[in-house]
Amino acid sequence: GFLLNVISHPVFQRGEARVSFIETHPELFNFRKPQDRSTRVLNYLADVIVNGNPEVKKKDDSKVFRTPVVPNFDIYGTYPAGNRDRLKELGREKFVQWVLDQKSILYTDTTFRDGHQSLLATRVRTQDLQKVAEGFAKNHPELFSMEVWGGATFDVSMRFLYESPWKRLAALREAMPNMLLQMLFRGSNAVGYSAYPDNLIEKFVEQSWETGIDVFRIFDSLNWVEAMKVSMRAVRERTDALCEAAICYTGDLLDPNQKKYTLQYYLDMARQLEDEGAHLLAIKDMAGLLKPLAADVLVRELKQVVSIPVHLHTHDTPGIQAASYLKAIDAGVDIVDCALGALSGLTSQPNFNSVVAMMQGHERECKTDLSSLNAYSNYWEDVREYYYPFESGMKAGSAEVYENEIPGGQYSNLKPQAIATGLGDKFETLKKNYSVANQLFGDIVKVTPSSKVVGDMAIFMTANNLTANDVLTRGDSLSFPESVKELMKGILGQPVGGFPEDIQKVVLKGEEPIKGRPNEHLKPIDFDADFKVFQEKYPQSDGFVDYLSYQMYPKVYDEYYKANVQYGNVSIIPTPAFFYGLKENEEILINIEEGKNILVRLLFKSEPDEFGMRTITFELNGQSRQVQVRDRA
Ligand code: BTN
Ligand code: 3PY
Ligand code: ZN
Repeated sequence: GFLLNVISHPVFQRGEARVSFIETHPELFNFRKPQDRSTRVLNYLADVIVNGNPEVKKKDDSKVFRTPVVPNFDIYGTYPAGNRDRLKELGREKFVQWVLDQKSILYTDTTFRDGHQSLLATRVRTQDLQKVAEGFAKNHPELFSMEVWGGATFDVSMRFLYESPWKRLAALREAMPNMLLQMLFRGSNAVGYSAYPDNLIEKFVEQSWETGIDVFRIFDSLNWVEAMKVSMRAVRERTDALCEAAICYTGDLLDPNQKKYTLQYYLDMARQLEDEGAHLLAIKDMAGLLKPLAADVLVRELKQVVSIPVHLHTHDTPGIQAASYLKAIDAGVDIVDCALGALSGLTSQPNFNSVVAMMQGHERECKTDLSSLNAYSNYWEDVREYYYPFESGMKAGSAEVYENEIPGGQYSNLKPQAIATGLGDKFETLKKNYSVANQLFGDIVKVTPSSKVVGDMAIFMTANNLTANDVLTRGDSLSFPESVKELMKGILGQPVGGFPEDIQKVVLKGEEPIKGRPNEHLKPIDFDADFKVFQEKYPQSDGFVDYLSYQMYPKVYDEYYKANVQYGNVSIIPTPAFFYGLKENEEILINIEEGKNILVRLLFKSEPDEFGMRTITFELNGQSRQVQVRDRA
């Protein structure tokens, strides 16, 4: 096996193998002969049956799942024209004008991205999206767009689901050819947590567009316009997609004590973004802090100072964000973000179905088939059950968010993070410290990745029983989290007014912060050479798209790749089996490739033998098949 692998390796064949060749090419150690798809699927299932899915911490064996019902649609019918057709027909400038001319409110459906990111720790799998994608596109072409990609979905799909984010996007593109597909893009952080070279940002934008993105919502986690320019320009100059630039909303603009995040601050930023060539302006209210009366003022004033459409995004964490939508709609907002009922509310977006009902009889009502939306919500209600281990446990909205300002996407993550770091019973303190940490940093915008740094600092302070004063006076003897050092160093860019000098000094311990854009300090990537190296290391990759995934998340990609080599494409396994395996005699149908299904039944699992190996006996299309798995318990 091994020698054969060596001599058949492309690097060896080209005579380029060096001493480090063996160490740097772990694939040489794959001696097993290539296995067919069904065998690899059985290997995966056998492992989950014996050892469980590592992501499922508490399995409930009494759980019985309902079968989600996909609402009817015309399988053979053509797709009704949607806004993607309109964009293609009119071009970007005229399309934007069309949006402005619409009297009725337009909707973006976030169910496929932010909805599950904010309620189910981003765990929804491609197949559960794909099942309703075609029907939804055929039944709801009136929507402005579908948010389907970006944000945390990119790394979570590889990290925890062993799925390719690019294949997901391509599949949704195919299923929804008439709809605008939208993504969330973290400016100079792309879909990651730190700064990347400018030419990587540009390539990423280009590839995302080629794979299917029509609308790029771009933000910077410190509202630093300078950091948004490269990606905004890339969208404008390298694609035909729409560039939607976001102002992140924080604080309370109606608070008379608000000195930093004032109405004027937002208006100035909006003007700058329009000057930079944004086709659309987003108000990104990631924590749900935009109260109804503030929404009225903000939207009204923005509509005065910019001439591009305004798109409002919020999270319903405090429970009153539908009221903000109504106020914003009355004030002239063009588009609002909603999630289908069953994946809405709490830390997710306001309830799409109910917002549609709220708008009945309003002069800006957008005709939308509510009973159809309800059928889709019912689908998601049943699918949501599959993901029960990833529920946050939050049961009601909370006005506490006005104090801690924790973004929706992070809120549901912070509790498990607290438990994992042994702070489960100090969650109240942790939430308080989140706001103390924010003040220490000078009251910054908190959204990925800056929100993660504030969270890390809050955990650090809680774990070590530190007050703000302790941090500032005893900081010399404290070793701060790496992310906090990076923030103070300027790796995530500059907040308005800079960071307070006292905390910066204490954290950096004499080191100088960088000036200017962090990306400027990064060497541009030599794509030709670097991609070749990647292909040699990962011969079974999907090519350039995977190379981009690797550039964003090298370690995550490496593990994703190994899982794919071992188990093949696990995204085809039905979700309950993927997370919980099979019960004895349970039978599932797996669509292994276009037009080819296999029927898998679990017959029995043996006790471990003297080497700790169990034998799992399946029935595959009626034939008995056995798989050996090590019991790691
Ligand atoms: C957000 O912060 O709004 C987006 C959610 C992304 C959460 C990830 S999960 C691991 C890491 N820890 C955090 O506190 N945030 C990120
Ligand atoms: C993300 O960047 O993932 C977000 O959803 C920020 O709100
Ligand atoms: Zn959001």
